[in-house]
Amino acid sequence: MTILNNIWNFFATNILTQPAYFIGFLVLIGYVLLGKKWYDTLAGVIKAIVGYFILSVGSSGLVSNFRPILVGLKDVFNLDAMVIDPYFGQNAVTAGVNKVFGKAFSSVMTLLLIAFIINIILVRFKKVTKLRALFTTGHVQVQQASTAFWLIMFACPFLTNDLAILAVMAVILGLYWAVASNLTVEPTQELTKGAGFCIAHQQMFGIALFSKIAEKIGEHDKKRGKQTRRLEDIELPGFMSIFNENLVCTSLLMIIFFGAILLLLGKSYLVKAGFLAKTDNFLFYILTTCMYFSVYLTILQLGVRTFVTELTTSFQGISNKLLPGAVPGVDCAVAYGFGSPNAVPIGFLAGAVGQFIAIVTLIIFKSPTLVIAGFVPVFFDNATIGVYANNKGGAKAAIILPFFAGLIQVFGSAFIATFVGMAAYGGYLGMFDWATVWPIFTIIMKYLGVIGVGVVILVLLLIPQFQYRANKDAYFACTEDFETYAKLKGIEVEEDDWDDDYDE
Ligand code: ASC
Repeated sequence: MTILNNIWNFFATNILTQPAYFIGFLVLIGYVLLGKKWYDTLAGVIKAIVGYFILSVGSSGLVSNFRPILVGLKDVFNLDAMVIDPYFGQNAVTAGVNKVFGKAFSSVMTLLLIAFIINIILVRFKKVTKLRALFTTGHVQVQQASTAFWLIMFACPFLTNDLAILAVMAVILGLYWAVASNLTVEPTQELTKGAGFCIAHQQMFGIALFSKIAEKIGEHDKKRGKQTRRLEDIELPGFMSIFNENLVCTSLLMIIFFGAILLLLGKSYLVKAGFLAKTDNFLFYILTTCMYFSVYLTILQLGVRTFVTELTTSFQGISNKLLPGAVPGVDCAVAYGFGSPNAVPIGFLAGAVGQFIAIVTLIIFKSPTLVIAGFVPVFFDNATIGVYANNKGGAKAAIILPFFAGLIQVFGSAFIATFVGMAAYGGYLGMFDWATVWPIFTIIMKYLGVIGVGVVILVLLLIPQFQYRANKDAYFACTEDFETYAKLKGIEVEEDDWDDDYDE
């Protein structure tokens, strides 16, 4: 037993919760099942792991690059507030859970394994469950398991037995992973023209919701005889044409918006806070900081290109032999390699404006909990929503919808973190689903008790059934035969649409 336990712990710590190695592991299994030669398999595994590392360099670079701005705004406005960010949220759980519930949360890994197995079983029985997606982003699963632990403990004080808590959490989390990532299948397949993956992150309900709203915006345009203009369709005239190019667009937008904030913070503050040396030139510091956004975004996209082809090709082994018709759910940043690259900075900026307005509103109305924007929600949620909104509803949707998402992230997080007492520990996860769907689950369970737990589970089980019924002919074709799906839906797919770009 101890040996098994050690093996399991080793696997959970080093592979299951480390997306790069987990994706490498899936590629290995997939290629072995496809009967690929050992050296092709080895090459694929290496490309998947290195590609994921490249993506991580890009995303953590973005996070650290933005630090001076967020820390500066907090210091200058002298805010003592809760940070909405997955990492701060996880720290808050660690710091507070024992004090609040008299229970340490030591079984994250066990929970992860059980919830993941539930995800696999749900997909294995897809004929009945209608679920098609497997969650593969372990770092996000760890953060979600911690937050879910707090929310469920708060909502269900009647769960006193450790086994009962574990069982309820594993079922709800496993279902959430399977159901929510399944909701992103159609929008993602349509965005990538059938690349064969979906999103497994923290704004999956958000992607589904905003894609639907964006579609309505597009249809509304059509009715009025206007064509939906996506960001990539807009050819800006004159000097504005330089914005058509992603590197230039991102750099200029960052210089205009965040350059202004850095300028307001002032050199002396930034020197005092240790972000630049006294001898450094302030203007060039601002330029470098802002243009590094483009650098990290470019790195991120390179990472995506390096591993996505390997993952989706090898996953055919898994979906042929083990999980028929399944697709892997991956990090939201993978979507930035598709659609219009300019939707990324635009979604980010619109979301940031929404978040800042929401924060000022909380200050004005003397909310008991004030919120500080964390980079991960403000960037990764809103850039993602921007990409999907643009694809369905054009430029207008790419600006308006992330703006509303920004408002919701702040208000929803301030509410739930105050309600459950996490705000006192300095952080909350803060991503879209955790500011909307999870607070609703928490309220249902808090006020309906055991019945509430049943209601949440039932609602989650019913969502894919409704999706299927609304779309019977095309539902499974979406993952199994995208060409047919595209024909049924009238989606234009140019021959080898994404192979051209993504096969070297
Ligand atoms: C998260 C989280 C991150 C980022 C990353 C985006 O939710 O914890 O580190 O988003 O996954 O690529």
